[in-house]
Amino acid sequence: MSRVLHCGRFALSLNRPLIMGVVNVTPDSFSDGGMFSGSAEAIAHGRRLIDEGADILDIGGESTRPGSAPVPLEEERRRVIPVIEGLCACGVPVSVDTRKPELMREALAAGASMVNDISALAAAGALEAVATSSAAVCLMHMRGEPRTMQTDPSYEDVVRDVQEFLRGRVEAARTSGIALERIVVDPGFGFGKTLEHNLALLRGLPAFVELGAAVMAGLSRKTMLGRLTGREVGDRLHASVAAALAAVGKGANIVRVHDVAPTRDALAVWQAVMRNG
Ligand code: HH2
Repeated sequence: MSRVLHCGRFALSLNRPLIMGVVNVTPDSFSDGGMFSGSAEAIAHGRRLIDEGADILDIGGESTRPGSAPVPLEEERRRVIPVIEGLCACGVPVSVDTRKPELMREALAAGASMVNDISALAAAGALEAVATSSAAVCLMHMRGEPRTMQTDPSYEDVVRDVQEFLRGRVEAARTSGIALERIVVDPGFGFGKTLEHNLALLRGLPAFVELGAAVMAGLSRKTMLGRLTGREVGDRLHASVAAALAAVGKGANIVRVHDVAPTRDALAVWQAVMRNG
């Protein structure tokens, strides 16, 4: 079966796993804060990630690491819009990582082809902002708010609870006019989850495939990998690549990563093996 993700003027084949490269235009992101916080550095970084094999770029102007504070619209706009304008003609879809409907609209007008929303289009006007465009959207699950989400998160059954939440958000998106071929779901690793929750979600990823939308996994450099390996955030490359492969093995269509080149190599080997399997 040939499946496609419609992303503005792009149609991305889901016959192989896709790589979303992260461009954080922030002073405080958990793994690369301050490294690309100027527009020129962020654009150069985005171009490098495309050269390394990124299929999509995700531009973010607000860190949502555990404990982080919200960023005002003005500041988020100042950070991301010039970078979207600088990258949108580079040949791959550009995604904007934001929770703010106004910024979604501005980013789409500036050339973005996808909205990545960690609050799954919960804000008033967010569904409409995407529905009135031809952009793709990533609906992610988060329990609570970044500032407090890691304070004793609990679920009855984490896979079922997150699946039901995402099922409801997919329905809401479809009802507002966003076709399933434009929708990506993401269980939101590390967003209001313990290590055990994250591992259960990774093992249970096929439950999200069942929803019929493309599935994204963002595990790159996250705390859960630090817990599993004892490594600090700057030393989690190998664990991140292993996690990306594990996610693809469980059905993820898109992996959101900071380290594109090593992920690309690992996926090339993976695909060669699976094609003949
Ligand atoms: N993780 C982060 C940010 N956005 N979006 C989706 N769909 N899935 C994720 O897992 C996800 C996300 C956190 O990573 P990062 O952007 O590197 O860090 P920060 O939030 O500190 O900028």
